[in-house]
Amino acid sequence: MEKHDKPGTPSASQDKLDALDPFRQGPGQALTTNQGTPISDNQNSLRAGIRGPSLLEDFILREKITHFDHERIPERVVHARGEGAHGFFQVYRCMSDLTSADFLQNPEDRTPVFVRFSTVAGSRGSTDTARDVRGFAVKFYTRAGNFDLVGNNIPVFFVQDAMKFPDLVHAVKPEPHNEIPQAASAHDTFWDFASLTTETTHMLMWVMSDRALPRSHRMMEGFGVHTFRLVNAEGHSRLVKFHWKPVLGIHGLAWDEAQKISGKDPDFHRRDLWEAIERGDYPEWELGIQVIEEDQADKFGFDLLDATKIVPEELVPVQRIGRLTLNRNPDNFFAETEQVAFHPGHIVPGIDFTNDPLLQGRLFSYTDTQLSRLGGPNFHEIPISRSICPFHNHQRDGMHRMTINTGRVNYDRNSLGAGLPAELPPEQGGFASVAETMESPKLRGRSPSFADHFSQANLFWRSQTAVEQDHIVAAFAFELGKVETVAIRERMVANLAQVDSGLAERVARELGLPAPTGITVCAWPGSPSPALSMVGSGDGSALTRSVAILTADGVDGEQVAAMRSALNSAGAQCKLLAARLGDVASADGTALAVDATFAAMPSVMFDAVFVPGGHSTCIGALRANGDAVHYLREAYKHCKPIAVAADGVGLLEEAALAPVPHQPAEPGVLVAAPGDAIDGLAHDFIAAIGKHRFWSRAGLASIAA
Ligand code: HDE
Repeated sequence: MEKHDKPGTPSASQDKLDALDPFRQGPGQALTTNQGTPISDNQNSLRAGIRGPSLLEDFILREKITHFDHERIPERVVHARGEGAHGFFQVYRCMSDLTSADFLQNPEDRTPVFVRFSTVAGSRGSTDTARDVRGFAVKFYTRAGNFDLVGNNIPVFFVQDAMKFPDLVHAVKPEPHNEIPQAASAHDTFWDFASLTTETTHMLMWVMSDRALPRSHRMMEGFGVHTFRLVNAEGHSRLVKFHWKPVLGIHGLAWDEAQKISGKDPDFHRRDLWEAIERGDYPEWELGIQVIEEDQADKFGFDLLDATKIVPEELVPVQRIGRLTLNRNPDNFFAETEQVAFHPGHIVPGIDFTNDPLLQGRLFSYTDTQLSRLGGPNFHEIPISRSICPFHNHQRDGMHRMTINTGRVNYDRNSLGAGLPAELPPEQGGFASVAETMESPKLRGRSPSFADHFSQANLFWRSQTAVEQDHIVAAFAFELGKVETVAIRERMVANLAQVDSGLAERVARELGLPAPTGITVCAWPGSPSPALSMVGSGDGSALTRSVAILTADGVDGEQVAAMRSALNSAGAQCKLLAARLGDVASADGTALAVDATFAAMPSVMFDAVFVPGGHSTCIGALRANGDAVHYLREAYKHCKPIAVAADGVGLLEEAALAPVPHQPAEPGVLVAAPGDAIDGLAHDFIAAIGKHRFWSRAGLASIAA
């Protein structure tokens, strides 16, 4: 069985991992230079006299320092911060009716993949939980070449034409005069651009929602964004939208949590993915497709080539056609995650592009950017990006060429090399573009079918639950509140009035502006789309959820053990917390190892909190500890499940959250009386964790935490 495989799961495709093997290197035995010369002293440079100057002759020092000086490469101009993982993809059924793509034919095949998740605006060293779009880039190493599905966790984009991309990115990145702020859109230049570029409005709604604050990269959707094509062996082409549906459901953080996590653990998402894979909790997504016959493309009232539009799932259902599983962490961050080169133009026979003007620009950009990031045209030879199928052509030379091409023939057509390598006709699997008819004048311009910038923003807004709408209002108020130029705030509020007058009024009120008047809402003509809301997503299980157990000396060890065992059986993770590290002595004298302190891992880093009962000294110590009291108040404020056993209720009292006699119990706050079995509490607690949050508490803003 493979190191990272769960018992019972068949082993993952090894093809790519095996291909990486010749490049993997352990520490070795003798220390040498890069030329293999053994080194006898790696502590001291060569010098003239024990206190004299260093000598230029010191080839060991020179080599070591030179290599160090050049360790850094340019970070990605966008999506600089990210983390990657290996895995595999398996299709559920043969898709030959829709596509000839090799990896979508045989349900027995496991196609190796490498996936990289990223934030967009921040630098490589920025925080994971910034309000931002997340990149979701998947490289399929298929037998017919690499297919890269370079998507995001939001199904639309800010702009419609690649021409606008550098402006968008300049506006959102830190301002050029003072390089402030890092990894944040809450500043004047972004909102100046956004308010003047109304095609951003739909995407802004998503970015101001909790979609931009994933609880985990394992719990977010992915989207190909553009309309692509699926083409079958008969050459029949259909339009397609790609989706990734997370098996664990779609869950977000609250903005207050995201900001606090940024300070406590800026690597929150990276750590979460790494640890889940190390534990064997392999993240999984189903690949979904929305398929549209080309002759139906005009029936929607919006343009399928416009990347600021979705096709609502209620209009075209998402068919789930396969499963992606991530089951191995990289061995080396730089060699794999940093060097991997994705490109939406890496496609395979059976898949094709459309004329989406954003996609068309991307087809140029991704090779181009690797030239400066990875230092030349041979980046396809870097182990992590190499296809697992052989590749042959007459491209030669360039920086860092690894392949040693033999023979004298480096051109096509040739007779001296028997005409090889030779083209493969489409019937034999060679790539052929869909023969779309093109009869139009050369011009610069935007199709009138791209002109509606607001109605799908209205659809998104109307499809959110009340609490999700509250979060969107709060996000606009926060972001625009950081904007210093009042005219930009006003312009943005006026744009929102075209989305929904209530939204605009609420944001205006928060900003101290008058509600806009006389602006007509551009309403979506159809019904709301429940698929756009995150509330209620998931299968209701507690799988991979994290629970903090608050303890002090004198804690009831049996309750801790019983709850821990029940939570672990439900697939949740527990950490024992106390005021300081070391052990806590349970009431029966057993030592329980503390995993973290209240201060190091506050409630924002967990999904739920359990307070066991214990000796009066235990509850007294917790009641007297401000961090412990704050723990419960903060978990309550963020609408998380809280379970309390027996005397643990004392901490609830201290936090002013104890049940009030003759009043209905607080939703998601579960209390077991002394003498009650822990099993019943654990059962209810697990069900509560599966609900994720108790949003009905959200209105109780009087709780300050
Ligand atoms: Fe990208 N984008 N992008 N983008 N993008 C890059 O390529 C670009 C767009 C996306 O983990 C860059 O290798 C242009 C949409 C992801 O390595 C660069 C346009 C979507 C990643 C680039 C877009 C994406 C990138 C920077 C508008 C969702 C990270 C480094 C025409 C469908 C991939 C690099 C990774 C990265 C250009 C718009 C997703 C500069 C010009 C829309 C997930 O080439």
